[in-house]
Amino acid sequence: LAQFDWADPFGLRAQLREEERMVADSAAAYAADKLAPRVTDAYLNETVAPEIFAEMGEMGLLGVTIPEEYGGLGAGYVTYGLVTREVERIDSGYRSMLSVQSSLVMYPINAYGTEAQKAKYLPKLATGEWIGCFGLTEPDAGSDPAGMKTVAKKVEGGYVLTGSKMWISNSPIADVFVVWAKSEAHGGKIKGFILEKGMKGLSAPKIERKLSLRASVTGEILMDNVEVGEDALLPDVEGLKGPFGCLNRARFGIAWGVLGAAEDCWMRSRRYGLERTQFGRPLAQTQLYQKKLADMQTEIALGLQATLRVGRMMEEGTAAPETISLIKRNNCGKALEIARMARDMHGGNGIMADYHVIRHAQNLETVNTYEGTHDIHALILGRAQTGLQAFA
Ligand code: TGC
Ligand code: FAD
Repeated sequence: LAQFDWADPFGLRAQLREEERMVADSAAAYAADKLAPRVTDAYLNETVAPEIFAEMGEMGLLGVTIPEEYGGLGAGYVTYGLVTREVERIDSGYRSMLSVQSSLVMYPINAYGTEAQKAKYLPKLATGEWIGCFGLTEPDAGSDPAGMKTVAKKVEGGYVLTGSKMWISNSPIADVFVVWAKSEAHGGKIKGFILEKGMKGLSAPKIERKLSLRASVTGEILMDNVEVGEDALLPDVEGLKGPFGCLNRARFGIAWGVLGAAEDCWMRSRRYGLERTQFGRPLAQTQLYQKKLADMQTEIALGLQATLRVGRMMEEGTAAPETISLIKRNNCGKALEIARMARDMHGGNGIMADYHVIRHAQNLETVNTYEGTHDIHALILGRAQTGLQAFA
């Protein structure tokens, strides 16, 4: 009879390549040794920790899919996903720091930038010496980024940018800002620009009092006539497909990442149920507790298998954006349900920082919203199967 591995029912690990397992294991060791010991204080105190970028860079975790000549790892999308899963097993905020740097800053520079832009920015972003952020969302343009008001006016030798971006991960500590604006010189089409800390008219105030994703700093980007040279323009893309090309990669990483957070909640709930006795027996010996553990196990195993499949499709170049919407939506929704269930299974202890599950649940509220809300991805999938668009 075949043996059932309850922790890995579909044998995910056996489906990975040797190099993928090695990178995943080293990311897991880094996350357990360096991130796990500081996460509770970081969350409670909203600690801003820019040094984490240098640590991740040293471990080769930034720009996993970026070519080695620019300081990346030159690996495939499954490797990237395995890294986000290990980091988010500790905290979604730490994964946010990593995925913005990799998918939303390094990716567009590599995919849409000039040789000079790649040579200037990518190696320092890969080591974590420079921190990047990605400005798409605005106060009045979230789910509908086409409604953005930020504009780039053409001037002699460059552009002048005016506008404001909202909810930007890493912005208060960023050195490099990839910002999307409507460019007058390009018929009002959306273009990407690389801005740098210290430019006149550029500021990035922190958004205070968040009750979710507190280990990752979030801010605004305010641009008051910021003048940049022609060399700040990302030349090789135009329109919303520029930022969406980046979001496809980041959403894929999130789909893996949230399953790491869900796995942490599942493992903690199992351990807790085995250790805690009520009514003369372990909680884990009750039918309801076991049903919850079975639901967690099932959703995580199915999610991981689907997400591995999408990773292979991305590596073959056959993953459509809608395929990525499907796993981003489902995995975030399921991970959030699992984290809330884990909170419940821990009883009163479940509200305490030391038991970690409420922190995951609070974080996953954000992850279910950013990079396209749960409902927006439903509308993307609904449009694909009906041919009718229900956004507006
Ligand atoms: P629509 O008409 O559908 O498309 C406009 C143009 O964009 C192209 N496109 C895509 N290209 C590549 N990949 C995708 N996923 C694409 N989706 C659309 C499309 O082909 C078209 O191109 P063209 O050449 O014909 O012009 O656009 P729409 O305005 O109707 O948009 C609809 C909608 C709702 C799908 C879209 O706007 C959407 O996805 N909204 C969600 C916004 C979002 O995800 N924002 C994320 C901000 S960044 C962030 O949250 C980072 S958090 C990271 C962290 O901290 O970890
Ligand atoms: P809204 O678009 O106003 O949506 C509010 C509600 O209305 C949601 O439930 C939504 O599903 C629903 N809704 C909207 N439109 C429709 C419709 N047509 N039909 C039905 N329901 C609809 N952005 C960046 O650019 N860069 C970042 O680094 C970044 N980091 C973030 C970090 C954090 C902590 C957070 C919270 C957000 C971040 N974001 C970032 C922004 C994020 O992508 C947006 O919050 C998200 O896209 C939703 O936009 P919104 O908040 O304006 O909500």
